[in-house]
Amino acid sequence: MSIDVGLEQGLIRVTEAAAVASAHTMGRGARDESDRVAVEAMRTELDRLDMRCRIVIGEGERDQAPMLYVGEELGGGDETAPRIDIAVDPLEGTNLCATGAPGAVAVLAASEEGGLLHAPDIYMEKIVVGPTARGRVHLDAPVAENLRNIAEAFDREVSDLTVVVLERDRHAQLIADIRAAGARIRLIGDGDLSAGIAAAVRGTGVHAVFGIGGAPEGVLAAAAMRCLGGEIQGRLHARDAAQKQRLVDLGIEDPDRIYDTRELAPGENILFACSGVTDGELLRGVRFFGGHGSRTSTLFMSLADRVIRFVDTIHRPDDGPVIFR
Ligand code: VTB
Repeated sequence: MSIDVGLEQGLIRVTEAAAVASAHTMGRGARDESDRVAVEAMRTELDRLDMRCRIVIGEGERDQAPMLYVGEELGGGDETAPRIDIAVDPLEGTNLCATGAPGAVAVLAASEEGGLLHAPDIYMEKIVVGPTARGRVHLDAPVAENLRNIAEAFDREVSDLTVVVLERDRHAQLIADIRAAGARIRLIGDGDLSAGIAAAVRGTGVHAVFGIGGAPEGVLAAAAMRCLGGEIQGRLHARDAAQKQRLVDLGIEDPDRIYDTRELAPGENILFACSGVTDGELLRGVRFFGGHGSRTSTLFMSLADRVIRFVDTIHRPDDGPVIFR
C-alpha cells in the first residue's frame, strides 16, 4: 500500500468526522451517546474510502456491536481496490468527552493486511515510552529500575519524571511503587492512548505511561509508536475464566507473553490518524463557530512515508461566511 493522497485525506476525514460528531455532545454526561455518534460518523466516512477495509479492532465482536465490529468490511472499492486492515477507537475517552475533560480523541490506524494484531477486547498491562527511552524499559523489571533507566535516558533525576497512570484501584501498588521511587505522577480518569502518544513527543511533559488499560488501545498505541519511534510493551491480562478461555480460543498459548511494539503492530505501511475531541497535550479539541463551521486538529502519520503531520482544518458550512479563528 503506497500512500496515496486520496487515502491520506480520506483517513483524516474519518477521524475529523468522528471528532466533530462527538464534540457536539461534550459535557452532556451521556457517554453512550457520545460514543454512538462518533461510531456512526466514523463508519460513514470509512465506507466512502475507495478501498476495501476490514475492521480488525473495533467496537466489539459482531454479536455485541452493530457497527464497526471486528470483521466488518467497509469501503467503496471494487474487487481491484487495495485491501487494508483498520483499527479504530472512534472515541477514546468517552467519559472525558461526557464531562468535557481534556484528552478525548478519535483514533484510527490502518495497515496492509495482517499489519495490526487482532487483540481481544480485554485488559493489557502496558508500559509506553518515547524514542528517548526506547529500549530502556522492561515490563518485568521493577518500577524503580525502569524509572532510573528512563531518567538516565533523559539525562535527569527520577524526581524530574512525570509518569501517567490511569486512576484505578488496580493501580494502587503501581502508584505506591512510583511514589516510592520518587517520580511525579499524573493520574488520569481515562485515555491512556493519548497519554502514550504524548509520552513519545518531547515537550509534552509526559515521560512514560504505566498500567493496565484496554488491549485494543494497546495496538493503536503500538501503531503510533511505530510512526513516532517510541516503544510499547504489553501483556494481555485476562480477568476471569471466560477471558482466559477467549485467549485459548484465539490460539494464544502463553498468557504471560510480552508483546513488543512490532508484535502489536507489525505492518510496514502503517498509517495513523488521531483528531482531538476535547483539548489535549498535542491536539486541540473541536471548536464550533455557531452556524459558521468548525475547526479540527489532527495528527496524521505514515510510517512508510516517514511523515508526522499536524493538520488544522476549518470545515466550512454549506453557505454563509467563513470565519477564521
Ligand atoms: C479505560 C480508558 C482507557 O482502557 O480505562 C479502559 O480510560 C479500561 O479501563 O483509555 P477501565 O475498565 O478501568 O475503565 C482504555 O480505554 C484504553 O486503554
